[in-house]
Amino acid sequence: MKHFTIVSILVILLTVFVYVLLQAVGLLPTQASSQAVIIDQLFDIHIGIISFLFSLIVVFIGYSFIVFRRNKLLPDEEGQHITGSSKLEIVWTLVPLAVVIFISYLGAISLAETRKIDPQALEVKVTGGQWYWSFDYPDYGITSDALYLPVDRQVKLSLTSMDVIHSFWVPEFRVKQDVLPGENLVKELRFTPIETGDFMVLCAELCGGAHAYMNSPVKVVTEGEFQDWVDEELGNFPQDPESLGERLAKNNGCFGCHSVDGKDGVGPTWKGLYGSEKTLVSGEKIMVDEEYLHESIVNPNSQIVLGYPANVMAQNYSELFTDEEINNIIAFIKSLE
Ligand code: HEC
Ligand SMILES: [Cu+2]
Repeated sequence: MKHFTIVSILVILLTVFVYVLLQAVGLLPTQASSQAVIIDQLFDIHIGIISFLFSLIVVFIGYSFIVFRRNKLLPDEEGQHITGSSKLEIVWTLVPLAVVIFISYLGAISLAETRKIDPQALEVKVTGGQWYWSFDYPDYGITSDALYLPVDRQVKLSLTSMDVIHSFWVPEFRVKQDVLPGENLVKELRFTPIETGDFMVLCAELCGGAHAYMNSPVKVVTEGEFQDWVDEELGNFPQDPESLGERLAKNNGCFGCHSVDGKDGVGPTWKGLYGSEKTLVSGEKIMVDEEYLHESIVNPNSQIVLGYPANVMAQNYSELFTDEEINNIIAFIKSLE
């Protein structure tokens, strides 16, 4: 009995110590959504349970090592033989069962809480592709490569993929949703940002070569700043073909593979592209003119640049863009000397 009292006290002390230590280390990023607060309560309970189980095992083993080690002063006799204990078995079945049921109850409550629907939610359509995110605001007619969100207002994301499975994840918001290709597999995700600041959407599903770089900025701003951003997006930008082309390229993920500063990427840089001479995989040498650029966008596999992979660029840009839009993109590429 003496041993059990000492061990119990040690287990309690170590549990408190480990728990406080883990809290002090700060395992989780800031809580930037109301869902994060709820989810972190679950994390908190789990960290408590983990601290207790860790202490239970470590203290029993450590105590036995030290106190019950083979000792010359004690007679060298065999210990007591024990074969089963129904009482103990019932206890160690029922207690964990109760704990697991209790945790699933908490889980169900929290899940319902994090999925609460606010009819006033801001709608954003999210498209994931190899390797970019694109955000559409149907209420405003805006497409953006950064996710702008007003603080303290629920956002309802409808997520879809252009190609393979991606996963939308902002660690500070805690919620995560797989993004699937296919029109009838659009997924929904709701959360309410509660803190202004800059965050980052990550792709949490291994989706190919540049998966690790599939990040886009998330900017949580005040309602007023959000309105300013909307106004600017809707009109206050230059309307000449080059600027329009740059916006199209930026908003449709071209910059995920093509740089405009000469750096090599998944695809060739656009800097100095127009008027240059290119060698194709076929061995043919061509001069880059408007016709070539047009063909490279609407029918990329018709002429593959030497040293770069085929079948990487989407094949449906001719459906996605109007002729005028393609001409604007070409005007932008031409301007990059
Ligand atoms: C997933 C990566 C990727 C994306 C996104 C992408 N491209 Fe490409 N692009 C490539 C690769 C790889 C090549 C080289 C192979 C080829 O010629 O098809 C290429 C080639 C090109 C070329 C010919 C370049 C040269 O040096 O001859 C043009 C023009 C072009 N892309 C335009 C675009 C436009 C416009 C967009 C956006 C609407 C876009 N690309 C999006 C990967 C991409
Ligand atoms: Cu991805």
